[in-house]
Amino acid sequence: MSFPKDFLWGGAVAANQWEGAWDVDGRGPAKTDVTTGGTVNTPRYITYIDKDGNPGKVMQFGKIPEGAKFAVLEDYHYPNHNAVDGYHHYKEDVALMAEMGFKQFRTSISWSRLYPTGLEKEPNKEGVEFYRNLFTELKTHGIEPLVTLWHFDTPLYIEQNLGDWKNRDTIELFVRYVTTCFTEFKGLVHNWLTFNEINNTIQFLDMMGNPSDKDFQDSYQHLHYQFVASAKAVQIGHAIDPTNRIGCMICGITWYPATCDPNDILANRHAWERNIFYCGDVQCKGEYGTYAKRLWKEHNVNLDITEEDLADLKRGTVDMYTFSYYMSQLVTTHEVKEKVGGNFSAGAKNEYLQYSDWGWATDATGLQYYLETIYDRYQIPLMVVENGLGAFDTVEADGSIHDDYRIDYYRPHIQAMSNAIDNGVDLIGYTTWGCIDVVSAGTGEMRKRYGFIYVDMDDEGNGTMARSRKDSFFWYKKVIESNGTHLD
Ligand code: P53
Repeated sequence: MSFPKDFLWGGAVAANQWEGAWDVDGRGPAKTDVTTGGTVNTPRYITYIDKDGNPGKVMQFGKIPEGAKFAVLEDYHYPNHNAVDGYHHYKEDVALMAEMGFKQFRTSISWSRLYPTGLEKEPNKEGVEFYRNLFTELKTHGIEPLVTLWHFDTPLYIEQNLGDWKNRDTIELFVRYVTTCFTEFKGLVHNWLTFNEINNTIQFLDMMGNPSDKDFQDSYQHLHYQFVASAKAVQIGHAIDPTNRIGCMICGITWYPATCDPNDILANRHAWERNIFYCGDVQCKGEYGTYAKRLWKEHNVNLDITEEDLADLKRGTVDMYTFSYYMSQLVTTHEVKEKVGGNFSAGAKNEYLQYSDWGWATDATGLQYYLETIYDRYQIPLMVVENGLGAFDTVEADGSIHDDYRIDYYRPHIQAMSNAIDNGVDLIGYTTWGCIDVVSAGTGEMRKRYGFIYVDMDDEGNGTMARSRKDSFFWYKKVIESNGTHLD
């Protein structure tokens, strides 16, 4: 069968969802540290103190009022503070991954662990030390690190005082931070991703309900600065070590028209342009797509783009295209009877698909469709760097966890990758999301679990943090051992 012999099997987490230790060894806070826990029906909140000294909260991804300051408040639970304490359990976690036969482990570097406010001239030594130890531990076990430089966690100081990515000055601070990463971890890390799910900023506009032209302006500007920052990071990474392979990371959703009404077909094409190609084209081809002008014009967007920016975008194209894939979505111009959401997208319900307890559609064929579409467009190596099922797990009296539903999710997705490879797609790696249970990004829950490795920890932060193997652990081990041929 199809998988190349050096295929990079593995799993993925992100610093803020795995490490915890939010204020340990000099780390500064990030926005995830002022974000409360939520559920599938209740949002996560960002907490603050307003200009008159009163505590308050806004929905995750919302804006805090003028003059307010982000704050950790009593009476709220902030699940990312301790997460699953990967910071202190990394040796044990890496050993379990090695037992499954991982070839690759994806995690992110927490910017505020290296630069607590983002403004320091020199990095925090203890932060550098932690990542050096982690990457060395992985190497010792024959596991390649795949490192995301930004996973939604700009230092809170930058967010509060500079306006995050709405400010061009953030680019230079990011450049300082990534230069440290490429320099300090040279030889230990060869595979890098710049911005996690960079297109979330566009998807988020759709989720806002009624975005104003100002919202569009802000979002597209924010993205432009991230594109420039990403392109600079690629150039710096290559200059420091020419063997570095640096990728973009897109939230991959396969969009389908809900009907064969030509208006739906056209709307679907536009959904691909706006949600998927807009970012991929800039990062892989080094220039905005032909449709970008239309998107800007629709909302009177006027971007601050310099000649130097355009030259940077051209010079800083990525070496590989990586993406997360959880589901597909339907687009329609007709009235929608039953709406479904998930992973920053919403659309009509697809009667051919099954939905998870969190309302995410399972669609393995959509993964094959995505792989073939994207490879044909860019013809550079691809990696699926997130894929998986968030589900409730039950621990039996003897400690075992029978998560056959998770295996049933993975099997057809691995088959879909294999089909795409047979059809000529250059797919080089696969890291399942949350290979060890972590805090959910969308809901802040622990009970929305993705792992092969279970962590004894609940939504309120109670638990021993003990790790154990689910049935899927043994299954995935066989998948890797057989290089994707043993899927039963
Ligand atoms: P969860 C929400 C917010 C940010 C990123 O998602 C997201 C999502 C998904 O709703 O997408 C990615 O934990 C992300 C991961 C995240 C994963 O999807 O809400 O890159 O950080 O954990 C799964 O189930």
